Amino acid sequence: AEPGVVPAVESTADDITEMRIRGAAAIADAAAGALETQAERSTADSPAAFEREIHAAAETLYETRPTAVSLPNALRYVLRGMDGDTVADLRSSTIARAQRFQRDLDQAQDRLGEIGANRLRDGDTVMTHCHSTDALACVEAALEAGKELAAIVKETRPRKQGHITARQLREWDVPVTLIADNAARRYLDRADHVLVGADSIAADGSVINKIGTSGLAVNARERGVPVMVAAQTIKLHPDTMTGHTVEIEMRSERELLADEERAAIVGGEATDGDAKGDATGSDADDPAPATDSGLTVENPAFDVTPPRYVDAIVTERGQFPPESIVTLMRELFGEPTDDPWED
Ligand code: RUB
Repeated sequence: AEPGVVPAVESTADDITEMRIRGAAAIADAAAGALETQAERSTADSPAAFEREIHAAAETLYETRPTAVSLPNALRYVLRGMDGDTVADLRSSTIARAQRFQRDLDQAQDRLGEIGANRLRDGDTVMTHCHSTDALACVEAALEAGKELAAIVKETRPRKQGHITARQLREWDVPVTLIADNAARRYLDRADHVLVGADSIAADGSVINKIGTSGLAVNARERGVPVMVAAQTIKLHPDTMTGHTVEIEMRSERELLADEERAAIVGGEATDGDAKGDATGSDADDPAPATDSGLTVENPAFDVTPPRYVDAIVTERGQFPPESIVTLMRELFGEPTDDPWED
């Protein structure tokens, strides 16, 4: 734990890392809320100490997951609003700024939903991947406008976020067909739209979203089904304007393969063969997967969909063909600057 960082910030960071809080918008909202809590509870006795602590809190939050740019965008936004010569002023300006961020985030999602709903006609079927609150906002607004929709919901292995999407859609009384990811191409015949969210949008219009999005988009193009990406401008990745690439998070092999399953593939009992200097022989819960078994498991959480497979990026500022998103990025972010918690 960093000195001065309040426990509530550490626990929010842990919730994000462990995916109890997940999805790019929810992560940004939680991060802003955590900075607000840091400002409220800080016991710093000087403005410099207060700022050091806020920067340390931002760094703790920043280091949780690497792909959703809404996280650093949220941190930057809140820190830019921290202003004053006394601890009291710094505290109140940070709190106000964090609250404003959270309000704007909600409003942007509502506005995006209204814009995205225009693409959905009465009687349409959408195919979804993962769970995106921005994508669902489009469905919600279309329902509120009196349109009837149906959904084909991809399970989204390995963590099955499709179940969260299915639950939300059923709450809204939308008929849901849940399918295995592998069935997506077969069911595209029945879909009028592929509707997904994004964790980051790059300057060239590439969409970084849950692993499997790019394959879905390629199949959708082949089947003539338009691909619609719902992404608030907080998902635009400013560093990509200067050629920076977006880091794709790699998650634990245990999301794919339990210890017994690994043992069944490579032989041996659970992780026995790799126990180091353990004479007891009872190490069934040895946390370290075998490294010299010849079996490597890779589990990327996200992939990159090239702009040519995306028909529209829907934001709260309007809808854009992916190739023109860079204009909006320049307008919103200007020249990229260094992060305040990195010095
Ligand atoms: C979530 C995911 C979502 C985006 C957009 O991945 O890929 O499509 O984050 O979500 P994970 P939202 O479950 O690994 O966090 O529109 O809610 O921001």
